[in-house]
Amino acid sequence: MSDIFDPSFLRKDKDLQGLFLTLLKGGLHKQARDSVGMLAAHYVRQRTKDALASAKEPVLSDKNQQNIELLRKQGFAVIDPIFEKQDIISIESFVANLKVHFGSVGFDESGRKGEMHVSELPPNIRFAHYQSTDICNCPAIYKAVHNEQLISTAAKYLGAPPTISSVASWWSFPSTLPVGGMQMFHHDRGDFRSCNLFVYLTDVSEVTGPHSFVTGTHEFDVLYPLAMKRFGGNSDTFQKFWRWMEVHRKSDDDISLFFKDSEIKIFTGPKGTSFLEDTRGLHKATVPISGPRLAFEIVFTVWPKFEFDGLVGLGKQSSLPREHLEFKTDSQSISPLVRYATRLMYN
Ligand SMILES: O=C(O)CCC(=O)C(=O)O
Ligand SMILES: [Fe+2]
Repeated sequence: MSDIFDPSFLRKDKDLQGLFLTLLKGGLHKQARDSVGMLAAHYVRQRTKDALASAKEPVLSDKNQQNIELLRKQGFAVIDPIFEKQDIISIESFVANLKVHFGSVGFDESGRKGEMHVSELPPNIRFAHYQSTDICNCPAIYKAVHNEQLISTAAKYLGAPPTISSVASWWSFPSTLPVGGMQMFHHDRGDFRSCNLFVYLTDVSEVTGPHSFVTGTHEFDVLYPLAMKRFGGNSDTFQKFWRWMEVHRKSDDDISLFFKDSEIKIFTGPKGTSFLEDTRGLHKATVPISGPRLAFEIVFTVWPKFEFDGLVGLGKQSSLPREHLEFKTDSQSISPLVRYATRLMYN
């Protein structure tokens, strides 16, 4: 038990992290959360300024500049495929030997939990994840995590050198279990400011579990004018809307009370389809009807992500030493920005 009479009480990491997480995961409303995000970006920019001073800023391609504009305006941008065809083939054969785990990361699979090869999964499982540590050993994934244009795009969008807080890959399967967790529209509260890369590793159609996003819901300054125009005439509805926005998970019916179908972006496309998204906006994993979907994701945050029970990154493990990887890396020539961004994953 902590000694509340000790001068160090509330001044140690655990309490400061606790306060941070309380503000992030429900203590503040959207406008305030977004403002803290801007302040956090400013703080990180200042804190990293000297160490990254020698870093030559890569020139962003015109396309990536446009992607940043789209992200700002709509909350997402479909980008050129991050992986070459050959990369995808190599990822497929890499993961073919790996185990997946299910029921352990916030998705209730009716109390079931386990780790096994994907072909051996019990019926009716909704999601199965590869271990981050496993997939970070895949050369094509290493390359994507170290993609300097991508990291710089995230940096420009977030307003700070980003931290890659998660590298993940998971299957979603057709299932008759009730819709739950990330299958419902929700907003992520992993950080006050963040941006995700999604890549499909299988062909994704309307019936194989496309990712969906409600345009313009990511940022208070974008959503406010829209809400004002739509509900501003009625202060009760306006208030109701903002209170509803704070609810973590929402049904499709609820979404259609406030948004038009045309505002819901459904991402379909062949394997390799890549998009950036600000998951502070409302999004969901549609339940697949006729076949599974394999997705890959990199999460860029301003603050390195942690949870109430500790640090996250490569699960509960520390980052992978680059020199112990089973393939040759460019570890000598990594730019300071890339080294900073990837530090939770590789050292
Ligand atoms: O699987 C999906 O499409 C949704 C994923 C999601 O909610 C997330 O990564 O934050
Ligand atoms: Fe999410």
